[in-house]
Amino acid sequence: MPGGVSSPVRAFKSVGGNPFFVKEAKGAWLTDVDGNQYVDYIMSWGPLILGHAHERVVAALQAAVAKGTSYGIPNPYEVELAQLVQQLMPNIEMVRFVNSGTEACMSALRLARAYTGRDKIIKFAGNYHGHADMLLVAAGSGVATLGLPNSPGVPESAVRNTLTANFNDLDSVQAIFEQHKGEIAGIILEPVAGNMGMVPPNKGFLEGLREMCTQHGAVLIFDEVMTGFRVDPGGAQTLFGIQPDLTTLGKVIGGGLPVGAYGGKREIMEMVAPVGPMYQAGTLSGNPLAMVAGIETLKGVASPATWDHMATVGAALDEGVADAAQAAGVPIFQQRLGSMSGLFFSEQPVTDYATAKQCDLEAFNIFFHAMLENGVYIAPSQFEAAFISTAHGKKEIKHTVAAAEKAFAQVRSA
Ligand code: KE4
Repeated sequence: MPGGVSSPVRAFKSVGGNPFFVKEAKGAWLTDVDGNQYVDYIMSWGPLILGHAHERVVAALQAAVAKGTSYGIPNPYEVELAQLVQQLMPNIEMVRFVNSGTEACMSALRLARAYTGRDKIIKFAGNYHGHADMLLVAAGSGVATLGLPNSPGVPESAVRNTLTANFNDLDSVQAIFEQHKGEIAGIILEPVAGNMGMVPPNKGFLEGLREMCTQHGAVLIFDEVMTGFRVDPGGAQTLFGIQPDLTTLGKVIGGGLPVGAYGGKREIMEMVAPVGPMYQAGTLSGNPLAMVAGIETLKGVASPATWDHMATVGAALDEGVADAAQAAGVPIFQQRLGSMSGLFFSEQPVTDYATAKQCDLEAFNIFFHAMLENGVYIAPSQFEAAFISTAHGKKEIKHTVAAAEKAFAQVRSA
């Protein structure tokens, strides 16, 4: 297994050292194969908003697995999950389930191209939408420059039509539309960036993108694989009141099982086979186990008590961490939206990829390892977000703040 991992970010490359191997998990806690325990703020990179092995999710899976693990046939579970998605994100008139966020984003971009008959797409430096070839493009040196691959194995032809703009910079998007009039099929973005650390949209940014897409007949795609049901029960589109044409989903809608989805305006979605000519398919799409895990998880998302809990726990956690940093004299920049948060080792606000990259990565790495030594697992990269769940409570906050006091002291004395 390359690097001993099934996904690169797990290998601790940017923070150094080797990852632990997990034996089991319950609620907010992980236990590694040596018996060490950690409070988990990654929660499998977002999906486990109800915590690990939630009793309702486990019970639903146990009941479903006895009736078969995969059908490859339409089943009521798919319909129920689709209805729950639509209940929480009414802007999604039709939805197609796939098996990962990558598949969801790849398919949504193919659909934007099919619907408009245009080839070019716009993404933002620092946004990540999975590993499909067309999205593995180097952050544009000049905003309107044609895409260049940022990974071996991606042919220049695959990214030539991918243009890169700057997050929270409407002028950089306008420049591309002016340079490529009538050629832009769509814009894809994380409406709250989570892959450069957490960076919310500036006031007016999402509105500006909505107007530009409407004006130029381009498809606006919100990649809510991470923000969906995390920043708000209805995702960023509900929190900020902006209606994208298409939305991509993943993570939370599978409750820890492999799921992705794309959906949105009926007029666009009816381009998708077998109704329309745009082809997209998947053997395990809509499989009963992923569907029931998603159903139980979204039922938890739909409960107002969940969001009261996130507000209470989130505020107490952030206050404790801020006090610990201040006591140690370590400058940090923290932000929170619902159950998702960001912590930067930066004296200035972080508003885009350029300012995110100016963070003190050395301080972050010391902090990461000190937290791990004190039983707290945060993402092994400054450019990730943190997640709480309904299983995080007073005990976890107390444990985390105590660890943070020690960790900030180590950063200070380094
Ligand atoms: P997956 O193909 O990994 O299910 O989803 C890709 C994806 C799409 N869009 C957004 C906004 C995402 O954050 C992701 C995946 N997120 C990363 C962590 N930032 C997953 C962790 C990993 O790559 O191992």
